[in-house]
Amino acid sequence: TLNMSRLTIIVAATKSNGIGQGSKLPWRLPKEMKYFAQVTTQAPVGHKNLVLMGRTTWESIPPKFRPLPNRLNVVISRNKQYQLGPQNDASQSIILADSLDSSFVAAEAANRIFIIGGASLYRESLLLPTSGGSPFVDRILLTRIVEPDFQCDVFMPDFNAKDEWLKSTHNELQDWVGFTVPEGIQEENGVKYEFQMWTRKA
Ligand code: FOL
Repeated sequence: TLNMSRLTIIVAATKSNGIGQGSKLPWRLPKEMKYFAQVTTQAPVGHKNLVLMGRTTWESIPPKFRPLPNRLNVVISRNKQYQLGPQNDASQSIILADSLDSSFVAAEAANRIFIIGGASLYRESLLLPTSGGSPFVDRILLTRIVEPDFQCDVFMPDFNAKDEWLKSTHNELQDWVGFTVPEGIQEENGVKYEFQMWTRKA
């Protein structure tokens, strides 16, 4: 129960909730990626955050960047024989888990837990019961890609379809991540986006 309500989704998505195209990110946004790295890495001295990802997301990360350094990496695949493939030097900090549920055991030891994708893990984690003493997603760090509406073939769920989520203020976002975040619409490589935080109501 230590991990109750400690799951945070981090995602960049278009207005149509597009997150991927052809097994990769549809855009190249170095500053946005730096934000992802900073948010998911920042932890109190002597502690590490954990990044939880599905097998296809693991495969989409360039081998030289995986496992994501200075974070505990958990890759979820139903296939217990799955081979993690080429990776960098930090390869001691990966765990292969066969379900979202069994990954929560490893998660006990971590500081913050981030669900970094992809679509099926976002979907499954958003459906976790919010009562009963198990971890559930109570926060979404959404980078909303406002323009253009990139063509995508992978989508995250429309998390706020039932109006269960509340958009935080920019100050609340900065307080939670622990560093200064640019406010309002950002532009990089002709792409417009905004850093947002949403929390579950009540
Ligand atoms: N969330 C947000 N906000 N933006 C994203 O791009 C994003 N991407 C994923 C999940 N949530 C996201 C999944 N895809 C790397 C590559 C792909 C990826 C996630 C991470 C990656 O290489 N990360 C390095 C940064 C390297 C760099 O600085 O360019 C890392 O150390 O985190």
